[in-house]
Amino acid sequence: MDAVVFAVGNAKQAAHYYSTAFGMKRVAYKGPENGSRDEVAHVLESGGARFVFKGALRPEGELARHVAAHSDGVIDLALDVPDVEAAYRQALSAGATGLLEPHVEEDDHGKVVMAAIATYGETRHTLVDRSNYNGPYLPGYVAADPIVEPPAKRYFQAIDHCVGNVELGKMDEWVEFYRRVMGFTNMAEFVGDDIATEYSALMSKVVADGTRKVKFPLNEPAISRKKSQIDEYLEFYGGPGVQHIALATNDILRAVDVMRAQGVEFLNTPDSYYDDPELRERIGQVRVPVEELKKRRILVDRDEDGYLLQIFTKPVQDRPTVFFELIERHGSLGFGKGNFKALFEAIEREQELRGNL
Ligand code: TYF
Ligand code: FE
Repeated sequence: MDAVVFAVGNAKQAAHYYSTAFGMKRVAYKGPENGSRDEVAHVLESGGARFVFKGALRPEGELARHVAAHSDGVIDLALDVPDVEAAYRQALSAGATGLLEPHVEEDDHGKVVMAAIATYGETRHTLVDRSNYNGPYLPGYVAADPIVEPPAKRYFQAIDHCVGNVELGKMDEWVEFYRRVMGFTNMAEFVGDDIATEYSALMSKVVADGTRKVKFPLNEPAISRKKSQIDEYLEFYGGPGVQHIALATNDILRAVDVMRAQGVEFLNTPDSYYDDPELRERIGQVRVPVEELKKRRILVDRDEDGYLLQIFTKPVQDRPTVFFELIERHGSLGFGKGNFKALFEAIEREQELRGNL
């Protein structure tokens, strides 16, 4: 993943929130002070995870329209590719919609090759080759000081996966898109009809690149008794888009403690999840006592390869749309299948409080 790019109503305040609450470090900026007359952008990093927050300076233009339509959201899951030209041609010949032809941008720090293709909703994948570039982000950006002193130890160090919500009946088309256009393959973990009708109200499949560094789960609503959390998203976002970004951490206990102390809200998991005797049987030996997980409402799951710890934030903007996940993996390559029931019930409790169930 090269970057996750957000279009937001107020990039200055978003950059502040992700600096203080997520412990990210601002590294680059563009704005009217350095020749960007229509938009501002703040670039923040935490280890290998890079977020870009873009805001419109004027009422007209694409960014302002996007924010008016969707509120804050993800406009670009940018991917690092070795050969932009080849990747773009392959994508278009496999039926992708081109949004930006391959081209070179340069400044004193070198050259970047970029192109872009469309994916679900109004989301895009910019394809980037920055192997001949050593600037702080891209041409047009200048290095910028951190907004606050970054924490001595970062809270997370990479983007683990990025999840998209698509319309009813479209999940398989988008799985096929990633297979055909990007050469991605299906990962085993998915939520099928059986789970969907029982309690989840959604169906989900995961596609990943050959290295498994890039993982894109795709959700669609399922027809069930209740209104799907995916329908709630689609209604409030105004169409398909990025639902959650999972951040890989190597100390989820500390990450949750510091983020919570900074006001980040996490989903609540009932005591019964931890008190269930089958939990200890299911998870076996993990690195911390279950009591420590219970205190923080962290979920745990084990599969044949190992285990993982995970927790989900509530939506991070006014609308019930984008949220984050923290994930600490110990061998497991999964997504927490054993937690789906508890997780979807927690999401539905929030949905109910909002009057959307
Ligand atoms: O990425 C995943 O698959 C897990 C589980 O609406 C999940 O984080 C799946 C769907 C959803 C929320 C979480
Ligand atoms: Fe996830």
